[in-house]
Amino acid sequence: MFADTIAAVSTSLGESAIGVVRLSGPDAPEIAAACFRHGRKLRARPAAALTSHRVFYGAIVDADSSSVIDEVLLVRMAPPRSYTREEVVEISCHGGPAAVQQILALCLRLGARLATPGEFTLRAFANGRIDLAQAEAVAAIVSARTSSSLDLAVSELRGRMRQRLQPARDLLVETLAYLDAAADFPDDEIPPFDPRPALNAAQTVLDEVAQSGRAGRLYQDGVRIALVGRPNVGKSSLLNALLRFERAIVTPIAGTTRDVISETISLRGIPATLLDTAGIGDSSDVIEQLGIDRSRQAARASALVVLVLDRSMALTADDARVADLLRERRDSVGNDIIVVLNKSDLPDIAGQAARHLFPEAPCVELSAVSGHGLSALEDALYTAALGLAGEVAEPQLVTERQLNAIQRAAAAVAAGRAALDDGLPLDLVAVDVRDALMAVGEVTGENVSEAVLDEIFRRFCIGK
Ligand SMILES: Nc1nc2c(ncn2[C@@H]2O[C@H](COP(=O)(O)OP(=O)(O)OP(=O)(O)O)[C@@H](O)[C@H]2O)c(=O)[nH]1
Ligand SMILES: [Mg+2]
Repeated sequence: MFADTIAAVSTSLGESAIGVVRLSGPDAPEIAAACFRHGRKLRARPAAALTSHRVFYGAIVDADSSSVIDEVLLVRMAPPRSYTREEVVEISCHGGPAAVQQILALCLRLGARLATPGEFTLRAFANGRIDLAQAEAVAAIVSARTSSSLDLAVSELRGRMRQRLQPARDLLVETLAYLDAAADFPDDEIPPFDPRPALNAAQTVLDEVAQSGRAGRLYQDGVRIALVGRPNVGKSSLLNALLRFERAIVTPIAGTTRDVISETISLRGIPATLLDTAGIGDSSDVIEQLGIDRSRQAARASALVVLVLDRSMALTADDARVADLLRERRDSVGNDIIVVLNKSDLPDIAGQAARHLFPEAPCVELSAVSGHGLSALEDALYTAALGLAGEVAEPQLVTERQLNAIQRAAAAVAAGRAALDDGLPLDLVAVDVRDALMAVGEVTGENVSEAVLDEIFRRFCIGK
């Protein structure tokens, strides 16, 4: 338990319907009682009268100036039934930045200390209410961008990661116990144990979790998709069609889009950032040229590129230039191009020639104007996005740090297996197994070092 009481605004700053100031620590009820006045008559109440888990209506009053700051609802949550397992008080006020900030300032004057980022969650972890994977899931919930990301984050809160890693951990502990015993007491009777099947099974579990983790990252980080093509093929029209609102300006004039426009959609739950780019052509216009440079950058920085072509007229030299550019990129980054033959509402002129540009890439005919074929493109984008993570049945929510630890654990187990196969002494095999266990522990919170903890909690927002 911590000796001091922390306070922070737990809702995002800016205008909103309500704002919440949260206090956690031994003095939370006293601090609240000192500034809370109950009911319409605004009577002071001793801290003891603030019964746990009940909502009190009243106002926050600055006793020095006896001015009312805001009308509020106050809830006290006595331990252990609180977020941090400490005394917690939440004050819900009107969401304007002024009221929230004034209430926070008053709490600080009355003895609370401003919480550092993630400190509430750190306390929940330190007081044993949640494990490390759950603490990180809280950070993910706070920043979840689509409802599927949120679903994943919530199931993580229930400790799914720990559950999935448990079999690997048990196998590794068992193996290590055997290896240590065999090394330390060579003359004693050690029950027969074959570490090979145990390590194989642990490896399978770790590989599966890592694989699901890569898919899970997709739901959190999302995927960047650039719409690229020569001027006037309908890139901006396609962006608008995918967004289902008129975000970008569309005109029959070539060179309408001068800059990169980005918007995020939910691609069956995967956050997808679409980048509409300036048409790539042979332009002498300075602004257009700058826009084209940005288009190239956008294509390079995107995991997926949609090459937009106009099916209703013959391919041009500019189309060929764009295709060359994408080939270059594909050779350095990987193969993830989707060809769109736009304007399918008009007669087909270029369809056949266009398919030859990237014969192996998925090709979708559609009309950005009528919307015909749009869902086929969404299917293709979704499949390609999933393909970036490899084949998986079930995405698993992980942070970059967790994924890295799981991959290190898998690599250490692989090294241990190789050492066994090479007939190396068992104490060398044990080193690898111990490394693997340490890495697994970094995810579930066992053996976790101070530095790792700091890193995790530093990334939280204040008040969470
Ligand atoms: N018939 C038809 N016209 C389309 C379709 N998609 C776009 N257009 C028209 O093509 C013209 C160019 O569309 P934009 O979306 O501005 O093209 P763009 O690729 O963004 O062009 P730049 O920004 O100049 O590179 C506009 O007149 C659109 O209305 C389509 O599917 N069918
Ligand atoms: Mg455009």
